[in-house]
Amino acid sequence: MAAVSGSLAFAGVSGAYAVAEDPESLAGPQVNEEALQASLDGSTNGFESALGDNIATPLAGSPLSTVDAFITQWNNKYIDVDGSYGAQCWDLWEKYCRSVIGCSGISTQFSPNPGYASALWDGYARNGASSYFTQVSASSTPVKGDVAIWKYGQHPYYPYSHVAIVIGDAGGNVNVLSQNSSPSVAGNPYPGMSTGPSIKQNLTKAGLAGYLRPKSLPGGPSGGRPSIRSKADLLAVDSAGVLWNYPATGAGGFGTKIMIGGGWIGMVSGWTVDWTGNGILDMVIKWSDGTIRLYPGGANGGFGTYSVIGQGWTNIEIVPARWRSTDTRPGMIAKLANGDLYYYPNVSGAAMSSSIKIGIGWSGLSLNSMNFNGDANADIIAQDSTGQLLLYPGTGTGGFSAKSVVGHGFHKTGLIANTGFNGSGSKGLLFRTAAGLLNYYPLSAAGAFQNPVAIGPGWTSFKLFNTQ
Ligand SMILES: [Ca+2]
Ligand SMILES: [Ca+2]
Repeated sequence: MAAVSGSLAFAGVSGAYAVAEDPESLAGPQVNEEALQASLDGSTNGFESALGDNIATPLAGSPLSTVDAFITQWNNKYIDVDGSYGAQCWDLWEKYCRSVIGCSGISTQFSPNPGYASALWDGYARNGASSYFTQVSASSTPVKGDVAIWKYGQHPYYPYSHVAIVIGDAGGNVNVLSQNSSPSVAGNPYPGMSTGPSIKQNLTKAGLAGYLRPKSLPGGPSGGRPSIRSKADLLAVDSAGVLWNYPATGAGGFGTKIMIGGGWIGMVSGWTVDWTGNGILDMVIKWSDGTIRLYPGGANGGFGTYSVIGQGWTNIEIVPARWRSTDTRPGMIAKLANGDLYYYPNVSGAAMSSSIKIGIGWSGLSLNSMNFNGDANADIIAQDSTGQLLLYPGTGTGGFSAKSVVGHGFHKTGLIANTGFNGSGSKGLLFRTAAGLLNYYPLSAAGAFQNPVAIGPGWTSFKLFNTQ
């Protein structure tokens, strides 16, 4: 197994010094912060507006409840979130948003019936619900976790519209957890204001406006698709500890952000990778307690219960990568505090196998991995303290061939090796500057930089996945 020293390899490549003395000759991007900033001034690109358009408030705090746990917790109970008008159908909805979806305050102040549950549906395009839910037609089959909404004035049972949480389909009815839609019971704390507590019941589909289907559910299944659909999706934890996915469009942009969940303050380093090997992207997370946790992606959205696949990794930098061409799954490249570099194969799709030492002298380098140069093998790319970007090509057998300097201006704040941002087969680097600007540097198949593109400002406080 060839071992490579980061520092020795640097000194041994004569071209590196020539490049360093003549920045204009660099193959890499010439980062001109002034020009970049100028190009962004006045920009109203979609990404920036996507950051500010949500009227609904994302919630931080504890990890979210599953739908099942929520139903168990609130069945046969009265819920009054806002302390007014007793326990109404809206209170159950709001509680569901806060406990399961991770948002709060989706507005009902939209025409034609502001203040009623039907406005959650009628105002969908403007009330922030589109960040969290997809509208599904009333003729579709509802699934557990959907939110059923009845129209205003359309049905004698719910003349002022209605909202309830779907448990399952029941033919002409829908089985729901529903509040204020059954007879009052003894001990009703809101006599005269509301009737029955949240109960499981079948309600007719007559008068349905449709269903709001969560885009992501903790432990879910819902939505019929994985929560992370592309390696180019940008996952980011905001300063409140809420984890968001900005789904890649495949055409050089991102769609409306989708919440994955709250309670992610303790994440140190997060990676999207198909660790389990089933074709669905998972999350591999280094946590502040030094554990590495695997959150397996669900085929229909959400993530399974995490498992701990490593302990004692506090001072170890991690980069998941399929480092050897014979590996069937990506393993873990690990940089120790002393600069030693190891590779932990992942044979089982769960815990890691015994490590293999693959290098020394990597202190001071910040690592990432991708197939940069377009041969069949994963490579390591590294940022040094001067902002140089270094390519250490992998041989596919666990070693490296000679390194080279491929860029400068990449001072460490966030460098994401990205595939698929500009469509299938595309690759490049997403780079966040110290000022919080996110830029994309496309790469040719052979690893030559193309003209960078500004994606948008405002990323300073985010913890970005797939970077150190
Ligand atoms: Ca997987
Ligand atoms: Ca390669």
